[in-house]
Amino acid sequence: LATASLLNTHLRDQLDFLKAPPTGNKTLNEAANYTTNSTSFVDIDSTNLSLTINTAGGDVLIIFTGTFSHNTAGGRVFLDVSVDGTDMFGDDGLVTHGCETANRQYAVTLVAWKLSLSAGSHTFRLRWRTNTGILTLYAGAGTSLGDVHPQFVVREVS
Ligand SMILES: [Ca+2]
Repeated sequence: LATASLLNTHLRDQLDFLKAPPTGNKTLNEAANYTTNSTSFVDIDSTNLSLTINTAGGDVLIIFTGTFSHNTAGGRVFLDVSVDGTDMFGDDGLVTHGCETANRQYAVTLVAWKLSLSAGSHTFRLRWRTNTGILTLYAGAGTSLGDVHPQFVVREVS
């Protein structure tokens, strides 16, 4: 017999999950842009670029788009993502971009998979480093031609 309880568990709850999977989402609109001169990976913002979701267990899609510049020609951005405090990629991270001309803006979009994550609470943080000089991430802080709003999203997808 298909009881209400069984239908709720095996039909409704599954559809509800598919409709609204665990998702974290932050769009930055800060008072100041972010800068770093760190040559080892550090959190960009351990509050605003930190997303915690309670997963059912499975794969998580991670997306970030932001605009950067560097005050030194030859300066680079390196990006990584930590999950529960451990960098996913290590070495030079997932993606890098070099700034051939000082202070020229460039956009970076990061798309990453965290596979086979256990069920439970997990925290994702965007991390960065550079190789020399000062790296900037524009954060909606009113900079002329740089008042852009980085977005960081995580969503369980299976
Ligand atoms: Ca703003």
